[in-house]
This record gives sequence, C-alpha cells and structure tokens, in this order.
Amino acid sequence: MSAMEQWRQQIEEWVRQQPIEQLYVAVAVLVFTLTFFGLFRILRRSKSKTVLLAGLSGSGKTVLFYQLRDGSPHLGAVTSMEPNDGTFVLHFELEKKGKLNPVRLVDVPGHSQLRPKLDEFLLHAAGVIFVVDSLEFLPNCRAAAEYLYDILTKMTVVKQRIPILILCNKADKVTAHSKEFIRKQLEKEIDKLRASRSVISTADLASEYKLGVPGEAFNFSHCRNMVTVAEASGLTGEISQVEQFIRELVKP
Ligand SMILES: Nc1nc2c(ncn2[C@@H]2O[C@H](COP(=O)(O)OP(=O)(O)OP(=O)(O)O)[C@@H](O)[C@H]2O)c(=O)[nH]1
Ligand SMILES: [Mg+2]
Repeated sequence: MSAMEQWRQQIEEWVRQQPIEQLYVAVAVLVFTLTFFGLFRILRRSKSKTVLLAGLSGSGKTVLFYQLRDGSPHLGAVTSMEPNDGTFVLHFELEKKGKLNPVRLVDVPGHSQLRPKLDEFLLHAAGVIFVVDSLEFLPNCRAAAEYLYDILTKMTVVKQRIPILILCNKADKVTAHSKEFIRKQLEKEIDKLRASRSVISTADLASEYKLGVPGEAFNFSHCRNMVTVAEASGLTGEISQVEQFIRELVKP
C-alpha cells in the first residue's frame, strides 16, 4: 500500500469518527467563507468607478475636474476647501454612441489639513491621478515627493495595487518641465525620503509599506502597483492621456 493510500485511509477513518452534524457545519462554513471572499473581491474590483485627483495645492486638480466633467476649465478657481465629488459621464464621451458609463471623480484639495480625506476615498479607489505643476516644479519638488511618498507607502495602495498616474500638468507653457525630468527628480527625492524615513520611529513603519528595492536607487518600476507618467494641460483641455487612464480603469 502506498503512503498516499495509507494517508487517505487515515483521513477517511477520522472523518467517519466525527459526528455527522459537525461535518455538515464545517463544510457549510467553508463554502460560505469562500463564496463571501470570492464575491467580495469580484465586487470590489468591478464596482469601483472612483478615480481620485490628488496633488499639491495649485497643481490644477480643480481645473482638471471641470475640464473632465464639462469640457471647460471654469477659470477663477480658488484654493479648494472641500473635495469636489461627482459621478458623471466624461465630457468627451457624451457624443459617443452606445452605452454611457459614468465615472466617480473626486478632487481632494492639496491643503495639508484636508489631505487626510484622501484615506477614506482611497478605500474605494480604482486609481489615483497625482497632479504635479510642471511650471513651478522645482521649488515644490520636495513637497510633491513627500505627498507622493505618503500615497505610495499606504497599505491600501500597495495591497489593492491601485494604479497611479503622475500627471505633469500645465504643459501648455513652454517653460514647463518635461515628464522625464519630473519623473527623475521625484525618484531622486523619494530615494532620499526612503533613507531618512527608515530611521524614524519603528512604530510608524508597521502601517507603512517599505518602498523600493533595498540597496538600489529608487525607481517607480519597483512599486508593486503600476506607476505611469503623463503630460497634460487642464487649462487648454489637452487631457487625452488622463481620459485614457480613467477609461482603462473604469471600463464601460
Ligand atoms: N498654465 C496653466 N495653468 C493652469 C493649468 N491648470 C491649472 N492652472 C492654474 O493653476 C492654478 C491652480 O489651479 P487649481 O485647479 O485651482 O489647483 P488645485 O490643484 O485645485 O489647488 P487646491 O484646490 O488648492 O488643491 C489656477 O490659477 C489655474 O488657472 C494648466 O494646465 N496650465
Ligand atoms: Mg482645487
């Protein structure tokens, strides 16, 4: 008799010794748990229609929000004190024939006191558009990198592999920095942050994901979630890469 068969017999023997009710209950619990988790995963993935706009104050999130919703920038925007939260069919798709598929877009203000709101929205997010001001990039590079670092190390982002689009906005101006330049600078800054933050308290680290590959300079390709870089201008409506990013996440 092979070891395998012996093993099977032992299991059969053991099962026969158990009271039948207990077996039924065990099977029922197992089936219920598997169904529950299976459904939960499917629902969470397929239901999320929420895309977040995050980034420093003044990067152009609110202008982008209006451009995506209405096809116009609604100039005269001031620093937002509340998130703009709307579910709508993207403006450029309104003329399309066939099924219209609404998206929920949330513009989370960049003011540091309002940023914690991002956490609640992240729980249901299909993706994040991290808006960067390509004109005033250098003076804000450190602050932008810190905000991005905070997002990239959040457990929700890592575990749910929430895709992030780093959007180099205000590309309409000739003095705007290129997306390659911005990507490299952000990688350098995040690399520095990685070194400095790992020496701070270990209590914080429990809820944070360690970014990158130890011993290697940080690169966005090291992230478990997808991180891509694109250029846009919310002001002039050159936002095709943003629309594409949203459409890939929230499929019709
Ligand atoms: N040149 C240019 N300016 C832009 C563009 N997008 C936004 N701006 C300007 O940048 C400024 C800030 O834009 P907002 O959309 O209010 O910035 P925000 O990211 O919502 O800022 P907070 O609400 O404070 O977080 C405004 O004066 C806009 O006119 C762009 O694509 N090109
Ligand atoms: Mg705003």
